Amino acid sequence: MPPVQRGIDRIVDGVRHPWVTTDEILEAMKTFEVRTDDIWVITYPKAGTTWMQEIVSILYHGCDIQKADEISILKRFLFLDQQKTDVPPHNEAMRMPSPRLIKTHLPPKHMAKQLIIKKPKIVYVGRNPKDNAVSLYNFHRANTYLRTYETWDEFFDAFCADDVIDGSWFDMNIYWWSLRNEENVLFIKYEDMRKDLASVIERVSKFFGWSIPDKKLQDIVKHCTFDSMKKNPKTNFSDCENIDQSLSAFMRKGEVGDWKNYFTKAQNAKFDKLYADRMKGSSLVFEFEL
Ligand code: PPS
Repeated sequence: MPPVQRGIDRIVDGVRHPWVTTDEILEAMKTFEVRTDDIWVITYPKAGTTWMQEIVSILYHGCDIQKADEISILKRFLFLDQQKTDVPPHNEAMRMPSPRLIKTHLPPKHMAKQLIIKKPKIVYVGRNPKDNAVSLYNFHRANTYLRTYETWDEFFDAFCADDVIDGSWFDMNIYWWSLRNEENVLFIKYEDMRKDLASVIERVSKFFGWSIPDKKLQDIVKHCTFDSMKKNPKTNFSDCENIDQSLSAFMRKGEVGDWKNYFTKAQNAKFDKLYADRMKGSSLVFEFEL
């Protein structure tokens, strides 16, 4: 096999971005027209975006699972960070009928400026940073748009230094936690989805003011399990040309606690100290095992 052509990332205003998140995209966020009826799913990468997108799109289609799954998850939401931009304004986004479904991992510093003023409905998903880091490390192996890391150790150091794509896990999660009581923001934890998916689906539905017909809830839960989404070609990214799943599956493990297979004792001690330090003053708490 010829060597994979890997993308080169770069630092913009102190945040590392992959080459696909171009300067034009970041520039366009200053004037990107947010609509009040937009539906946004915002996450730090690998925190459970696809899982939440599947739930939101099923609820959006009146709990019609088949209707939601007519097209790939890759096409159901506009991925703001990678869309093909001409110069701003974003033509693709402008052409989309309302309500638009939008996903993004952009950090607070580079987020669409109008988001705070227009206040569309936003579901934010946060995941404990140890599992989040392990998932992102493995995604770098599979995603040919991203650079590779020689070793987990190299990635771990970069993650601790906020020097990975989309910037600091801490900045992103603390920022969105600080907005959790805004009427238009729903903050969901990946670990809660693992513990009780049905309750999370009900919370999301209530947040949007939608309802779930009798008996549908269990169908949606079943459809959104890890095993079911891994098998489903509409959600497992098998149609994503830049992801080589022979290197690492997109639906990789879907667990809480896999970090224990990666973190050395020393890394764990270093991270616990960093975590205690950086989370000081925030009431945000994550679970690292279930
Ligand atoms: S991306 O590329 O940022 O959009 O990736 P994202 O979807 O945020 O995160 C991928 C991780 O989420 C896991 N996942 C799930 N876990 C449990 N149940 C379900 N249904 C599910 N769907 C996706 C996926 O396996 C990735 O986590 P890891 O730990 O790598 O397995």
